[in-house]
Amino acid sequence: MSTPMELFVNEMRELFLPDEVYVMDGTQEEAERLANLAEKSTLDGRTVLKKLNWQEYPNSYYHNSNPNDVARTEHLTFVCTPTQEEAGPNNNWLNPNEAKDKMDGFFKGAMKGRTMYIIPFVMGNPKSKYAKNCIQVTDSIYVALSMRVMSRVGKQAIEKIGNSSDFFRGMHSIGDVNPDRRFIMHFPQENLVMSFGSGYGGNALLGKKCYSLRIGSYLGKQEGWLAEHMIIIGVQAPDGKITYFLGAFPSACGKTNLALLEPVLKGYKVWTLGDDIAWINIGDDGKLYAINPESGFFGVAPGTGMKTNPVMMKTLKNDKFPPTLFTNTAIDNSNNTPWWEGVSDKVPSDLTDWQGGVYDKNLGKPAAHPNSRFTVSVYNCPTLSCEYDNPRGVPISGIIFGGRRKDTIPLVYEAKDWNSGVFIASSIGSETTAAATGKVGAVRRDPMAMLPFCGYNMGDYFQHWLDIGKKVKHLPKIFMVNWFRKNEVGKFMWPGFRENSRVIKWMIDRIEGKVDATEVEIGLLPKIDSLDLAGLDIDKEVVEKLLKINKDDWKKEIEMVEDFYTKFGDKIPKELKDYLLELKNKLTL
Ligand code: GTP
Ligand code: SPV
Ligand code: MN
Repeated sequence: MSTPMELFVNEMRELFLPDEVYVMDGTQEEAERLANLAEKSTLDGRTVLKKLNWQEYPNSYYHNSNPNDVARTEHLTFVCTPTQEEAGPNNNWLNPNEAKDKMDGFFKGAMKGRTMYIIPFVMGNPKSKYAKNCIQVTDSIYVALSMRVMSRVGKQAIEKIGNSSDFFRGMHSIGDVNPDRRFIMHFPQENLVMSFGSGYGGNALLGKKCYSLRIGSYLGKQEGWLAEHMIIIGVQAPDGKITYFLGAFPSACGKTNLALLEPVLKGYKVWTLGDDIAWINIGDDGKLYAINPESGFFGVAPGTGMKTNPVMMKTLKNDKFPPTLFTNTAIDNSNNTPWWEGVSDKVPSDLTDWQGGVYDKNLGKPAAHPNSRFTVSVYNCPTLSCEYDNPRGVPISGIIFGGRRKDTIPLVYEAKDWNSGVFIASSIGSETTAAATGKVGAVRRDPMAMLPFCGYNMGDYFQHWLDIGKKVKHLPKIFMVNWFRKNEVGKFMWPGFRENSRVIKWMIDRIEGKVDATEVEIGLLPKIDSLDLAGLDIDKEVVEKLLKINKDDWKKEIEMVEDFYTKFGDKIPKELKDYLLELKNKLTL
């Protein structure tokens, strides 16, 4: 008798008709072998991997994607539930049978002449009761190698699955990389994702956004936990005490930078546990505990440099866990290193741009794609927390939400309680970024930074957040931040990056009850004197502006939230609607 796993693999073989089938074992020897093979292979008309300078960046390779395949494609991403209401207005929806018929059409024989890689993997430490077992198939070596970095690939997954049918099934083919034949379909009820036509991160590494967030959020609702687009950090204060935070920011709005922060404040240290995804459970002691289901960082390259993020630069130069991949950056031909805007002040004279052409800086375009990325193991990170592999996760004392806003939202404020924190998170607005295709810089509502990732109706998701609040005995404090406020001439008013540690210090002081705050309509603001600004060259008036609540801006903000809520009809919980009304009244007084 075949096991469900064997049946799945056979089904995949019969559907995709690959020339060869290869089951990954996750070993280093295998990674080296596949990387060597990728150097000699072409897919979509281009060489899959090119070796970079290993003296500068050990174990590193370069990958160029098709220029039409450089970001997540939200308009081609669907949640296929029996009814449209389950998916909600936050998702594109298709009836599951219709979606499967469509995908079958693309999948049939798609791997002829190619190898099918079977990737058994575990999201989370296999020893954790919160970990989940998965299998993805793909015809892209780049995807297979990326999965090795981003998740725990290997025999342990096969052993854990055994005879069980309880595992995530991910079906992926890069196809012919044609945006007209590109879809990412989720079937939450069947623990299944089908993806065709893209090799890009969030579209193709199915353990990441597809499983750990869209399917994960659905499972979390059923099983009483949360799957969130959040970093996990432990912040050590000068007295040695470590306070654990979660942080949710929309795509390309600062998660990775905060997760690997080197504080400017003396005596403070940030320990990294995760930079993109957190699975949050209620512990026996009534606290929230978080694990990072991933084992790698798929980070935005532009803006990463020794000044902004020295810890990431060190991570990229570490050699503990190969390979490290650079995708769609430029290449400095003088020494065969990856290059992107922000990694050095000077633009090298002999650059190949992200599309493989000779770079001409006079054209005013960036050399690296704005969403060019690196893929690197967490085990290369010098600030990786010793709790990273703790099967239980870490106990959370604070949750930070944020968005990218040039106005309206102050540098930081605190929610008065859990429910008002859920309201604040549900109403986050943020300017769109290059992490997804489409217009950049348009403000859209992105509740909990989960708009593109919540696998079910967002109204029900808000209710789930409120319900979790009722079950947790020791609730974390909730904060909202905005590193991106701009002045009249369009310059960032707050220096950001390593200076953000000043804001985190205030949060710790609030959690420990060491400082008072000022109550305003939207929540609790820091008193200027309780922000540690020692050694920072910033005018007091600028800090005052950063913390200012402009009532006219806020009235507009409330209207945008009302519009957003309206889309969800009765699904928006009464608590949130009441809070919105109360806030509106306060602001119009
Ligand atoms: P995803 O991987 O897409 O989920 O993104 P992320 O949230 O991890 O964003 P990341 O930390 O990679 O930052 C995205 C961009 O924002 C980069 O270009 C950073 O340089 C920039 N950035 C991050 N933190 C700050 C900050 O504090 N201030 C300013 N001005 N820019 C920042
Ligand atoms: C994001 O877009 O939020 C990312 C990159 O972290 S991706 O993995 O493509 O989703
Ligand atoms: Mn992300």
